Amino acid sequence: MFSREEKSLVDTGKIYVKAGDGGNGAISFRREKYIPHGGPDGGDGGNGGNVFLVATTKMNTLSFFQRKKKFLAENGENGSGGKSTGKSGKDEVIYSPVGTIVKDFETDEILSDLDKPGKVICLARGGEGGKGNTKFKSSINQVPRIATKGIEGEEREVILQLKILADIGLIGLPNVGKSSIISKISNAKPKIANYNFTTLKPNLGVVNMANKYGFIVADVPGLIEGAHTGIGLGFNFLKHVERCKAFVHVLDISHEESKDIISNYYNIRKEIEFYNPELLKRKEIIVGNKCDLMDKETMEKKTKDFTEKTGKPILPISAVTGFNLDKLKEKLIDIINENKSYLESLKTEKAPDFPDVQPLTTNVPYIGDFKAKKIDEGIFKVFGPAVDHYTKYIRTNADFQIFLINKLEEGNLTSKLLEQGAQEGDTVIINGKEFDFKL
Ligand SMILES: Nc1nc2c(ncn2[C@@H]2O[C@H](COP(=O)(O)OP(=O)(O)OP(=O)(O)O)[C@@H](O)[C@H]2O)c(=O)[nH]1
Ligand SMILES: [Mg+2]
Repeated sequence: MFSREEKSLVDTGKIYVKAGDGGNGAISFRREKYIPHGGPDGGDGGNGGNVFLVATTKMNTLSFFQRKKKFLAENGENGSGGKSTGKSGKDEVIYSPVGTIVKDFETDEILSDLDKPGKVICLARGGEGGKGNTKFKSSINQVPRIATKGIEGEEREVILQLKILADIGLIGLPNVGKSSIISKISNAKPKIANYNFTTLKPNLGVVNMANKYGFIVADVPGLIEGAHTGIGLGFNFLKHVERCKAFVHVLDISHEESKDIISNYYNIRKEIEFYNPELLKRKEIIVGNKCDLMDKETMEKKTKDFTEKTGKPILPISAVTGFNLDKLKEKLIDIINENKSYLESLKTEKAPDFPDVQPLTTNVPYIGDFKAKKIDEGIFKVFGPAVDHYTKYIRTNADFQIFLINKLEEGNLTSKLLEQGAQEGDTVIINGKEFDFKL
């Protein structure tokens, strides 16, 4: 399970899927000139379609599943005369972004991790088509007036989860204006206040761009010196920016002297190094925030001092007035585009590798798998899996009860009733209908 603070970083969807039912087997007899009683020629029903889920690189989020939540595969067609088999139902193919975790809603079991493009999982198997009466012809029954019904397709509710990975992470000391910046450049609406640790869990925001790709920025709780020893909040949240393409390191240059701004910068870098030294190699954009609180000269002096001492550029901005935020956005877009072309080159959409799925069948119970029981004076009930099975799956255009009794007789119906003390003339209830017991 995901902990509370991680929940907001996971895109989820819940869908209902139902595979197609098998078509029914047909009851039909050949009709030809001069042949009065042609043999049985009822064909089998077609199999129901399956529901597949395929990993694609063409989707980035699960927002599609906000709009469409129900996916049904086609039912198989019924069989017909002339031994003609019904057409199988068409499969339903659903696409989901690479990286989607698929879980069964009821059991919470992970069904699949769609970690590669083209990976396919069958979410629901179609039911097998019923058998036509042709299949029931035997030496003792030349005119079978029975067929079987198709099996129902599987259905289930499925949870889809996609971990959202931020492209850009905003880091820095508490109260420097990280949340203010994300609220200006993205659609995020975080809490902003003038005290440390206003942000208690990471915020994600989408930066919309003129072209079709947006990108995601994350604002993590402020880091402080000694964060790696457990002081403050931000350290554990660094895992959310571990996969970022770049960091925006936010410094408050209004309240501090140049030397303190520089030491603040290195202190945060040190904490990041403690977390994972690899992260120091990531691209970074350093911004000096709250420039509206100083005159131009002070701003220029502080940024110049910073660059002279560190050898790194710093972009003066103001989250409040919006000064240079467009420039910041442009720099971020450049980073995203550099990465995009690289990522695009990796994105070779693979043709889905559909598995060969056998249709769902039902186990035919042993014909003796039923019981007779005295339920009152002179009244007996016959019940069990064999009774249920034949009641559910046999179709006939003759008398079904007669078929059922004859069938159960193969499983010793009469002797089971006699064992329970049934006598001629007693009432026997099978499948909700009453009969007189005759010997
Ligand atoms: N004058 C001025 N104030 C700013 C600017 N940016 C942020 N602030 C103020 O600074 C305070 C802190 O801003 P936040 O955006 O909450 O800072 P934060 O870095 O997210 O803080 P934490 O979540 O505690 O780490 C708020 O009172 C903001 O209004 C700015 O450019 N100019
Ligand atoms: Mg904040």
